[in-house]
Amino acid sequence: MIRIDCQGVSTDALAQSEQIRAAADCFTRHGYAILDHVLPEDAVRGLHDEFNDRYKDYITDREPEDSLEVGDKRFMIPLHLSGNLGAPLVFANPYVIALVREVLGHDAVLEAFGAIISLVGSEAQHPHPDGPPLFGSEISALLPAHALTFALPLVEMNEVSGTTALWPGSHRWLGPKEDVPPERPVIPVGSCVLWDFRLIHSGAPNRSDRPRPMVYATYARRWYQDPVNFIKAAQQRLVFEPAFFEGIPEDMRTLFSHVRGALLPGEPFRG
Ligand SMILES: O=C(O)CCC(=O)C(=O)O
Repeated sequence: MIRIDCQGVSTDALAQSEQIRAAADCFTRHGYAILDHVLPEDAVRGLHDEFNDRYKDYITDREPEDSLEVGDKRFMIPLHLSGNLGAPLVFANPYVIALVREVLGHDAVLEAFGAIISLVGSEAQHPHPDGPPLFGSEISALLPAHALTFALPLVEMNEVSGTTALWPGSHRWLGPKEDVPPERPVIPVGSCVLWDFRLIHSGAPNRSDRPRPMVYATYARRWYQDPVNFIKAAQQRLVFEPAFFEGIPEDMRTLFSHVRGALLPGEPFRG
């Protein structure tokens, strides 16, 4: 599989960098991009500790009100945009945002932010895209991406802990193809993977002796809202306190342009 190493790549003028161009090309053609070294390993280990501490009540085989079971022993949970888990380096990582803006346009938004946890003994997830085709599959397959998923594993994703199996090119398929085997990329700590919302993928079984959490974010064109993964009233796409918004770097504020109208002075945002 194609991988792009971001180690030592200056964050100035990233859009013009060879790495982001190659990542955008891979994403457009194959429907995924793997970016290595987007965060220091130690920082991700710190995020893992923070996750285990702040979200311990979610590391259990039951579906809390604000979460969604997305497979056997696999849950999607909201993450509050605070602490290091909610820092710009995570939800607006410079390498990731450079790629997001290349493929979704400069006004792309952060549509949802949370974690997917696959518990010990979780089974393979059913292969699926993250959203339905936009206007019927024939047209959808020809279009540029309208949304994508960013996954930052907090423990290495590999054959034992399970990875996200990907079917490269499936964002352009006109229907299911039963006999095509997936790719199963190893994603080390500090690396991330992004896939087109149309790409067929599936969380692999966790055969390790510890849960395998990943931070995820949905980035989308400003007009798009994920229509399938938020089906319960208590689920929230974005959760943050008023002070959070004031701390966002100026050039990242457009990530929240779709919710700005709903912000009430001094009130937390839950939406
Ligand atoms: O657990 C994983 O590796 C992926 C989960 C996923 O892609 C999903 O729930 O849509």
